[in-house]
Amino acid sequence: MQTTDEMYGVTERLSDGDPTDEAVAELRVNGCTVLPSALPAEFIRGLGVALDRIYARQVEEIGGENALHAMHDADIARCMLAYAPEFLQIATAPPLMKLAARVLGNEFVLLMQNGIINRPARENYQAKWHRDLNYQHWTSSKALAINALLCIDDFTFDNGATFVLPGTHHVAEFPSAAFARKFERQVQAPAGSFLILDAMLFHRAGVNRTNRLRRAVNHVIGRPFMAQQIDLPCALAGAGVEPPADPAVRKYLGYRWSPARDVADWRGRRAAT
Ligand SMILES: O=C(O)CCC(=O)C(=O)O
Repeated sequence: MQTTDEMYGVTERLSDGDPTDEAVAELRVNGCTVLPSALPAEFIRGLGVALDRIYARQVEEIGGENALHAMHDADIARCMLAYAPEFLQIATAPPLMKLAARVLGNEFVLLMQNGIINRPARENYQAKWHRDLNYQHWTSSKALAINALLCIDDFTFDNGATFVLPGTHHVAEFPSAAFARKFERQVQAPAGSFLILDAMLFHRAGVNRTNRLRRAVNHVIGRPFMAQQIDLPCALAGAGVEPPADPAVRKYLGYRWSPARDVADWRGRRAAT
């Protein structure tokens, strides 16, 4: 019997069968995929409480939420892993590390980690189309970076799950508004999964039409020639956190890639590797 899997004139193809390979293929072609994190549900619920607590602390640090609204940074908690160790655990979740290595190769760095809160009935700056590598209008033959949104709450059509424009990581410009309306796709994903995007894919938050929060933790992971939004080794030192013992995690957090202070520091680091 004929099946839709048959083909002709095809001598090269992406492999299938392995879930990581499937995710890599979806990312490459469409620019997005959903990946289970394998983190326990109880742990994920705890992240919601921790995110709310850290956001409240950051609001206090800056002297009130109006200051955040003024800089279009309301409902975003930044650099979570410097505030609570569980956020380092999610940034290093094994399925995410495996996928990052498959997409980016052995060398990649955590460029930023943000907690995002999509509240009902509140304007959300993230609901505007954007790339996570902001202001970049060019294409690259290899992925430069991915973003990985760990869903703390289920992402649903009603609560504002992320909209994506598949394939737009392959085109420099933003398409027309009509194109965006025609081809936008809202991606549902269960709590505990990562919504992974090519960081050059245009996307936006949806409108939350429920009466509950939709929360996630976004990670941008990229090739190490790009700069971190916040110097994570410095932020962790400021929070009294020792550098992690695992050299791969140290490298991922940027201990290896931060600019050297001077020539002696650069040569010292080279000698040590
Ligand atoms: O809220 C969302 O679903 C998208 C968040 C987003 O666009 C971002 O963090 O860059």
